[in-house]
Amino acid sequence: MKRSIKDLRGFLDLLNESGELATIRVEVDPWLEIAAITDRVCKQPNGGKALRFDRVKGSAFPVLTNLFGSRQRTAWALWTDHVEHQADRLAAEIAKIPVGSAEEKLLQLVDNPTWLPRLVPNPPCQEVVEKDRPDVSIIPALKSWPRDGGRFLTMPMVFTRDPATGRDNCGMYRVQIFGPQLLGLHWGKAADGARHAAAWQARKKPMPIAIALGGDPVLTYAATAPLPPGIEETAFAGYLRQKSLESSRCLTSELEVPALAEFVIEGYLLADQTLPEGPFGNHTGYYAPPEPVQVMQVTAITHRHDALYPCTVVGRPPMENCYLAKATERLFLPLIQTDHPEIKDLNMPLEGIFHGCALVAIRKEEAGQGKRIIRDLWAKGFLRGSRLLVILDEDVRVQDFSESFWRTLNHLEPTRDVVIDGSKIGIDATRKGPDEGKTQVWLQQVELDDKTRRLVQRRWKDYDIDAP
Ligand SMILES: Cc1cc2nc3c(=O)[nH]c(=O)nc-3n(C[C@H](O)[C@H](O)[C@H](O)COP(=O)(O)O)c2cc1C
Ligand SMILES: [Mn+2]
Repeated sequence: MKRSIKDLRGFLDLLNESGELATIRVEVDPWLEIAAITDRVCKQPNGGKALRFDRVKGSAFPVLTNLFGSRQRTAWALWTDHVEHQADRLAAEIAKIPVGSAEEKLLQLVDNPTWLPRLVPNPPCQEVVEKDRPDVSIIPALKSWPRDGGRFLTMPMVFTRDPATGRDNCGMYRVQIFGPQLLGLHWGKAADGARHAAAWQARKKPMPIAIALGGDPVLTYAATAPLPPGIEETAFAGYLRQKSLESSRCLTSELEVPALAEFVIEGYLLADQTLPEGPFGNHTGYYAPPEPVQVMQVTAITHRHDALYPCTVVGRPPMENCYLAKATERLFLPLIQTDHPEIKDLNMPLEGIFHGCALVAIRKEEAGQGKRIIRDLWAKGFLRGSRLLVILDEDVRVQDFSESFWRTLNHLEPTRDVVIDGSKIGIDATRKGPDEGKTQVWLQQVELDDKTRRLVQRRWKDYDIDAP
């Protein structure tokens, strides 16, 4: 870790000093142009640089894209040089807890007052206050793709509070801008924000919402992480950085938001109202069709002096969000292993990441284990939504897609090895024993014997093949 990052500005300084930031000084348009530039950069090897657009048409505020768009930058955002180090630490601390499921152990580690945010007075995120006639269009939200239904906030941290427990949630759900004080919230049915909305509605009370942009990027990551509903993202972020975040009280509600955010949009949910949202060029690389979403009425916008607007462009992979997903793959592997010790490794190839496609290496010890793990992974945990699961033996290097594909095709006997459940498919591509039904008789891998290998190695120069 080069040095600690406490907010987006600190993170930008780190990127700049490390040669990971490009600053675009000519004027650019948030309507399609910024997304097109970002898309092109995301397609460069290793994800390209983070981008800072200093002069944005129609706005006083700079736009930042591709901040998390490489393994290195995402690691830095998570307060480490390698995400694996955070994963190893998590694994070690989980291992010290003697009993419980992965979820219970994670709760025990993270749900601790030490990691909860501390309220601070005079927060930077309230340096400028727009309360009389707040207008969201001061924020240079992008329209990314030609058929997008409008402008969207694509990296928002959406804060809501559970009315029963008083616990806060911070989830990343895209937000469409419908008007100066009207926003559409695209939370999925299972998202914690949607659950909170239903709970407030049942109590017939308007739900306060706060949308924060910027702040310590570790919380931006946590807002995307598949945490169980009982775990607060702010506490998880505090745990990852081993230091609690600073928060501030909203001006028009009781909600708390990161004190070091760049922008905060405050408001509440309009009861019984929906508006059509989308289309939206999505992370799959396909448009999400228009659908009704719940609507937020804005009551205040606060921001820092010289605020920066962070956002992401999603589309055909590889894109920035792939690196967030890869961080989750590494960080949540120890948790999956807690519940399923036979799992050795996991690879979610970028092309399929947002369909939950995963290659899973297991230590197979009994007949039927491959299919059983498929059903277990679909039952709970962060792979439950996987549309394609492939289970391989522990000697397969699942990080090597070519090797995994080759092994799968050789081991696969579709009538025996495929599990379909609803709209999901699982493939058990492990070696099958004689007790597992129809077996391929010739499942013997072609390999050299040691003696010949050594002979050729010894004589390699004599063959004179590599000579110029
Ligand atoms: C860039 C980006 C955009 C996302 N957009 C949405 C979205 O519009 N709706 C949604 O339900 N989840 C979306 N997600 C996934 C959620 O952030 C993720 O499921 C998170 O765990 C939700 O938090 P929650 O469990 O507290 O609800 C998005 C993730 C990323 C990285
Ligand atoms: Mn949550």
